[in-house]
Amino acid sequence: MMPFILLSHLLFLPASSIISRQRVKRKVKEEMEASVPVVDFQKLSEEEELKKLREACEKCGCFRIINHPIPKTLMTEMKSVVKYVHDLPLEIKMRNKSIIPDSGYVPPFPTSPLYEGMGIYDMNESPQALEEFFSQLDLPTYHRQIVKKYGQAIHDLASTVSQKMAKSLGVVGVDFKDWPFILRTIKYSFTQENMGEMGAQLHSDTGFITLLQDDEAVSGLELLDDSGLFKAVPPKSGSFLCIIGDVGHVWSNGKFWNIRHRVICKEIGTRYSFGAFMLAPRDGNVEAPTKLVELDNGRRYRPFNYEDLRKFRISTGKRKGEVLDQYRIA
Ligand SMILES: O=C(O)CCC(=O)C(=O)O
Repeated sequence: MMPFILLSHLLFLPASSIISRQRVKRKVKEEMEASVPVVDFQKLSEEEELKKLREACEKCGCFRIINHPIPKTLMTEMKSVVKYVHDLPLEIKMRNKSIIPDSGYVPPFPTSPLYEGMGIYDMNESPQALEEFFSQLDLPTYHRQIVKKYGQAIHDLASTVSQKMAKSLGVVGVDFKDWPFILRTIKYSFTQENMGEMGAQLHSDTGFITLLQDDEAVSGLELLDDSGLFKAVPPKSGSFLCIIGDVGHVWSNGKFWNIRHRVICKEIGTRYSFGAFMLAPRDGNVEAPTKLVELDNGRRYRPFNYEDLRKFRISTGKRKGEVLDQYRIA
């Protein structure tokens, strides 16, 4: 009876009222979505775009990169490989060992049953790490070629984006290409029973940046904004999402924002996200460059070792950037 009453009620509403209701509905949807700044990679040599990049890093802690050099075909091929490796039997996936904590296979745990991750640590510097990954998973030749090509391409893109971010603060000459990164793939299995459950708990990323090829079809990623509200990240086909991490925050002397984010099950399906997790300088020493410290008239964080940051998070379970409190200079 109820639906009939509502429908008949609607039928007698004046057209203007129906239109305004639709507008309100659209508005609510807009308000729930994060407005993620878009940065055009091709324009990053221009002052204007560099300014936009800096603003995005400082105000939002994330941005989308468009017009980048990674071909759409390679992005699609890599997604197929990611699906393939995650569909392998558990005992094979378990062979993907961690080189640093959590860099290899992370199975679904009772505390995070929807999440599963795999990764290759420092493939750029260590061709052996890549070969081990291939042979551990017994990957077919074609898949190996894709992973190699994609890994190199995303590492190049992540280092160039990092250089541009540094340049936007007036810092040049940092060799981000030398910084270790994890090529990481994540699978979330979302079913009807999981609606509203966490795929990944609220956290900040540990490294300088994460350059993510997030799922175009299955939603779930949310950012925590200044006012304490969670906003959904709308997908953008062919782009990469850049998320600034704890190292990015400290390295920029507190300027770049290490945005907190989470993944939540909102629809049925399998969500895949993967990309480059650019970590910290190779010697592990995390500190703001002298030039920035001089410009800011002071250092905001004591230098520390990246490994200590990772250990703290694993031993305490605190993953929202709390680790940085102990290094903050009052
Ligand atoms: O799956 C996603 O889209 C986000 C992944 C994520 O939050 C992370 O790996 O830090």
